[in-house]
Amino acid sequence: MKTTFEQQSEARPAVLAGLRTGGTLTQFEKSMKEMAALAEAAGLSVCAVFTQTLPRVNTGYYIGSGKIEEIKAYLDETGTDLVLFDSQLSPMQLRNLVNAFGCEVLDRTALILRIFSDRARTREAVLQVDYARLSYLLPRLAGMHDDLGRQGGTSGSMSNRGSGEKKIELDRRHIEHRMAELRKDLDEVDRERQTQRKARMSSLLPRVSLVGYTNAGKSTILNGMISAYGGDEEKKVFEKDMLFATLDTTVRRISPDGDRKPFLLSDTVGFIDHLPTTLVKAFRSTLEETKYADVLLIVSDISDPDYRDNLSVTLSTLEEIGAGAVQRIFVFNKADRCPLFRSSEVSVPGLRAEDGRITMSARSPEDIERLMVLIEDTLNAGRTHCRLLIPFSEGQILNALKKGSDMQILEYTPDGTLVSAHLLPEDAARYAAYIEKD
Ligand SMILES: Nc1nc2c(ncn2[C@@H]2O[C@H](COP(=O)(O)OP(=O)(O)OP(=O)(O)O)[C@@H](O)[C@H]2O)c(=O)[nH]1
Ligand SMILES: [Mg+2]
Repeated sequence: MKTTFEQQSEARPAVLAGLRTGGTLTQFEKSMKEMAALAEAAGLSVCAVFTQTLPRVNTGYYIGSGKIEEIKAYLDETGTDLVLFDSQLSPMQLRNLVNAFGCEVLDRTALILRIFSDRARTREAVLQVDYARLSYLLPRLAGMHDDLGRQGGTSGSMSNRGSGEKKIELDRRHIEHRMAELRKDLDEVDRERQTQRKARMSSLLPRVSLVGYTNAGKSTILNGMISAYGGDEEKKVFEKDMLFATLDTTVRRISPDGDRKPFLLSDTVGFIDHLPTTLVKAFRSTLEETKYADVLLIVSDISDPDYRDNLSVTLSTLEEIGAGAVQRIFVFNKADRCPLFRSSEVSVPGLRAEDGRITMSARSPEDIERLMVLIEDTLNAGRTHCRLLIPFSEGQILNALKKGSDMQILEYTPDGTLVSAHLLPEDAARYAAYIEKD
C-alpha cells in the first residue's frame, strides 16, 4: 500500500516504510503514526508511506523485493533521498537496503538517536547520547565499509579488501577507545549525581517525580506548579507539542504558601514504545532517579486514543528500572479535550487500588491546585506526627527539620527546643533519640 502527502514547509522529505508481520492492525497503525511523529521531531517530513504485510520478515532485506522496486521507483521519480523504517533493522538489512536504494536509510533506533543527539544539552545527556550512538554504530561498521571498498575500484581485488578491513579495524578500535573514554566520563557524572542525590535526600524535602509517555504534558505540569507556587518564571522548562521535547532532568523546589510543606518536583525524559535498548542503557542513571522518589506522578495524555497502551509501556518501563514499588498518583491529563473521560473506567494491568488518581488539565490553575492537594495528602499519608526535643547544641538538626518538613517550634525549654513535625519513617528513625514518647 502507498500513501503520499502534500509536502510540508522546508523539512527534508523522507519515505516511510513499514512491515506488518503479526500483531493487530491498530498496533501497526499506532507504530507507523508514532514513527511519522518521530520523523517530524527530527526535522523531517514524511512524503510517502509504503506498507507491506508478510508472514515473516525478509532476513536479507527486511521487506520483499517487489516493495523495494516500488520504493526505488518512487525515490527516482521524486528525487527523495531518505528512507525510514519503522523497526530496528539488522546490520545486514541496513547495508543491503542502503545498496538497493542508493540513499540514506534510518531505522527507528537511528531516528530516535538522531533526535536525542540534536536535543541533548547538558553534559550528562550529551555523553549518554554519544555512548548510545557509538554502540549502535559499532556492529554496523563492516557494512558501511563494504560499500566504501566497492566504490574504491576493482571490486573483490585482494588489495582492496585488505585495505577495507584494515580501515574497519582502525575505526573499530577508535570507536571502542572513545566509548571507554565516555564510560569513564559517565561514571564521573554518575558519582556527581549520587552526591547531589544524597544532598537532596538529607535535605528532608519530599521528592515528587513526573514520569510518563513522551508528550503527555509533564513539563507543562512542572511549569504550572512553578507559575502557581515557585514564582520565578525563569525556572520554567521547555514544553512543546513534539516527541522528546525534554531530555534532561530538571529538579525544582515547589513552595506552596502558608503552612504547607515544600517539596522537590522533577521532570525528565519521556518513555516511548520500543525505546532502543542502547538508549535505555545509556539513560539508565537518569531514569533510575525516579526510584528514589517519594511519589511518582504518572502522566497520561487521555486525548490520545492510544493512551492505554502508552500507560502500559510506562508502567513496564518503571518496573524495569526498579521504580515499581514507589507510591503513585495517576494523572489523566489534557482532560479539557475529553470532557466525557471517566478515570474509574481505566483498566491497565498494573493499576493498583491504593494508587491516587486525578483527571485534569495542566493548563488550568484550579487543576494544578487540586493536584497539589492530592500530592500533599499522599506525602502526608506516609508520615507520622512527632514531638522532638532538640538540644541547643544540635542547631543543624533544627535547620534540617525546618527546611524539609512542616516543623513548628512549640517551646524553648532548659534542655533544648521542643518542636512538632510530620516525619517520614526514615527521618523518624534517624531522629529517634530526640523524639518525645507520649
Ligand atoms: N490541551 C491541552 N494541552 C496540553 C495539556 N498539557 C500539555 N499540553 C500540551 O501538550 C504538548 C506537550 O506537552 P509537554 O509538557 O511538552 O509534554 P512532556 O510530557 O513534557 O513531553 P516530552 O518532554 O516530549 O516527553 C504541549 O504542546 C503542551 O502545551 C493539557 O492539559 N491540555
Ligand atoms: Mg517535557
